Amino acid sequence: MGNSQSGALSKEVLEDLKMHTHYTEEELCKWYESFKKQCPTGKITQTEFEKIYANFFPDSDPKTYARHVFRSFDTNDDGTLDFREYIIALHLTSSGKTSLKLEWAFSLFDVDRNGEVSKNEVLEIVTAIFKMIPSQEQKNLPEDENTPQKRADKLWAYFKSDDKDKIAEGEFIQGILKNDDIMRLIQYDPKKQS
Ligand SMILES: [Ca+2]
Ligand SMILES: [Ca+2]
Repeated sequence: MGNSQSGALSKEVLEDLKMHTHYTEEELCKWYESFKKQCPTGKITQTEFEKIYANFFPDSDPKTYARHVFRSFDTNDDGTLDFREYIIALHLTSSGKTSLKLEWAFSLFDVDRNGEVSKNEVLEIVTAIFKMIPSQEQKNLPEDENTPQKRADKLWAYFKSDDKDKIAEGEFIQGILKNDDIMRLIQYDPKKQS
């Protein structure tokens, strides 16, 4: 019985995705079709994922960032992204809702998944983001943002208004929502082609 479903999207995954995203059954089934076409095994490996990023960022080194993004999407930690994880990723990152994006950003920064972000984790992710900035563009960055360490220090100084050495999820999301400068530092938007 179970085997007859191997080619199609299982009812269970479908219901789960309908509940956790705003996508319709029709959309999900259509994406599943193209997902299976692109990815006959039904799973995206880390190497494949890194290649996708490399195509988007030909002038810089997105490999480390891609590795962290992959980790944040691979919620069952099996080293691959299945259709469910892929759709949840799409939902989190393409949603117009900033709070949803920031929830995801928190999971990206929380490298060891212990529910808090430490100073080392900030530096690790900021370094990965920095590597995605083409070197020509790096030269034009403001003085206090032109190295990963300076960017991490700036972020950390913003959050660390008390003695704690960890940032909790709520604090992270609320803090970034209130400050566009900080919002800019936790991501890299390539310049739009003109
Ligand atoms: Ca997985
Ligand atoms: Ca952590």
